[in-house]
Order: sequence, then C-alpha cells, then structure tokens
Amino acid sequence: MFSEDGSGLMPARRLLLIGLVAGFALFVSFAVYVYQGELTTQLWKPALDAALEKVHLRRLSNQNSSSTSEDDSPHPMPFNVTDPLSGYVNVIKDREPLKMHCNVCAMVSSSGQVLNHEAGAEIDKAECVIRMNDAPVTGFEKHVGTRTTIRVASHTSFQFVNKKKADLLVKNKGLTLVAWGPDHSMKTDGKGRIFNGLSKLAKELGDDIDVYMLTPQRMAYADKVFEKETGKPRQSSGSFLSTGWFTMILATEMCDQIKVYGMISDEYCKAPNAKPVLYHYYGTSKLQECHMYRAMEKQKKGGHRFITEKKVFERWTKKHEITFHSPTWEPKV
Ligand SMILES: *[C@@H]1O[C@H](CO)[C@@H](O)[C@H](O)[C@H]1NC(C)=O
Ligand SMILES: CC(=O)N[C@H]1CO[C@H](CO)[C@@H](O)[C@@H]1O
Repeated sequence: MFSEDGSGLMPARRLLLIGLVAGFALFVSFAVYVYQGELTTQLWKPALDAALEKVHLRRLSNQNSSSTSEDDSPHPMPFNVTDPLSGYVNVIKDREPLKMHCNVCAMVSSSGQVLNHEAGAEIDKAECVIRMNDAPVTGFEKHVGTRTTIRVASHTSFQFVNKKKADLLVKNKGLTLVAWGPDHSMKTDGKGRIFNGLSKLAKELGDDIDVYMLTPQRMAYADKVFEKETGKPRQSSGSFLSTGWFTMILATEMCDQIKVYGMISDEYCKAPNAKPVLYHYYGTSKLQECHMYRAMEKQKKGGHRFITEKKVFERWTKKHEITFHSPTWEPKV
C-alpha cells in the first residue's frame, strides 16, 4: 500500500503515477509470462512428442494383445544385444565377421507355393533377397526373381550348393553365403568336413563371394530359441532345426522389414481342401508339402518341425515387421 507520505504530489498526478506504475508492472509480468510460456513449450514439446510417439508405437505393436510381461520380451531372444550379428564368422581367417543391414528383405522360401504366384519382379525390388540351400533362380525367374544377396545353406545341402556353384554362386558377384551345421562338421582344425569344403570354396571364389559360418555358440543359441519358443528342448524332443529357422533368425537381425514369399501358416495343412503343392519348387521330387510337413511333425527322431516353426514365426510378427506373400495371409497374433 502507498502510505500517506507527504511526497508533495497533487492527488490527480499521484493517481496518474500509480496508474503508470501499475500498468508497467502488469505489462512486465505479462511479457514474462508469455516469454516463459514460449520457453516452456520449446523445452517440453519435443519430449512430449516423443512420449506420444512411444505410446502410439506401443499401441501399434501390441495392437490386440493384453500385454503380459512375457509379450514384452524380444522374440526371438537376442543372441547379443549390443552386437546382434556376432557369431557369423568368415571361414577365411582374419577376414571380418558378417556385417550387413537391409531396409527391406525378401526371404524366398523353397516351397512349391511360389509356383502359384508370379512374384519375381516384386521380389527383385527388395534391397536384399535371401534364398535357402540350393534353391535356384534359373528357370524360375517369374516366380522367385533373379537377384540373390544372401544364401543360407545347411551342412546337408552344402554338397548340392557346391555342385551347382556355377549357377548358384559364381553368377552372383558380391553374394554372401552363410552356412550352418553341427559343431563336428564345422571344426576348424582340419577335421570339420563342411568347414573344409567351405574354406576351399571361399578360396576358390576369391573376392566374388563371402563365406560365413555359424559359431558353436550361435548353434547352441538356435537350440535355445527353439526351447524358449516351444517349451521343448530341441534335441531330446527329437527335432532338427530347418534352414528356415536359421534364416528367419538372421533376417530379424539384419532386416528392418522382412517380406516372406511362399511360406504358409501352421494352419494351412489342416484344411481338408488345402491345395497340394510341391515340397520344393525345384528338383525332380514329387513330394508334397503338406505330406512332408505332417510326417515330419510326427517323426520321433530327427524330424523337422516345419509346422511348429511356422507358428513361432507368426508370433515374431509382433516384434518384427514380417509379412507373408505368395500366398498372402495375415498373422493371427
Ligand atoms: C556381445 O558383443 C560384444 C561386442 O562384440 C562383446 O564385447 C560382448 O562380450 C558380447 N556379449 C556377449 C554376452 O556375448
Ligand atoms: C485389448 C483388445 O483390444 N482386446 C481385444 C482383442 O480381440 C478380441 C477378439 O477379437 C477382443 O475380445 C478383445 O477385447
């Protein structure tokens, strides 16, 4: 309050002065308010946006699933969080381990399903094209495309890949070959039959292709993923992992987006009117896909659990951008 001090001012001028001071004070506080508001917005807006984005992303990724803590763990469980691609080593000593990243990967299954579609041109548009074992391109371009960036091969298919190397490897300069096999076949001391073949091949093809193999830790990890996803220990449950298993894991580690071609869902073979297709789109065998899958699923020892694996892949769509084409189907997870 202003005191009745004898400042000597006339009442009217005094009133004016009070008005001026009050007005100025009001102006200053308003200005400060606006400035701070501006500042606050500038400081908080990015954080706010980021938080909203996160909520949105989480909603998208969880779309319709009550998120238990189990659902929040990554699938497949990572091999190495800080170095996801570790464990793929070059078969030539002193060469760098595998380093690769692709925005879009086309993963082309070896199933006869691909022959019912003409996705070749679409497959060729993907930044990276992944194929398995000795699945060829020549003669099937319309269905499977022409390019190959990575070929993942099993120890059992290596002899066929090697035999057809002119067509499968030499034509594809810059190709990456990734081979998997049990530890005894990959021993690097001269006693590993597949390792010996791989290193001979790598030396022969020089800089044209890079040849990698899975370390024993990687192999053990693939078993562990199987056990974690199915609740069954891989070996004692009589299961053999498929090349598709190793390939899908690699794809989740190096591709932002995975477009899978020619892979059916685990439900497909249950339908009585399922269209019969070949187990492999190439080769002379007339074996049918669903016959093979059903028989393998039941086999007590050394059976590939193709159907179980597909159910697991479907689940991984919750954590990775994986879509299924030729035939197209929507994951039900
Ligand atoms: C993961 O990879 C990094 C870098 O290569 C390495 O230092 C670390 O020991 C690895 N972690 C595990 C658990 O293997
Ligand atoms: C969280 C959520 O949206 N859950 C829904 C998922 O879908 C089922 C059936 O389609 C609904 O019953 C749930 O409410």
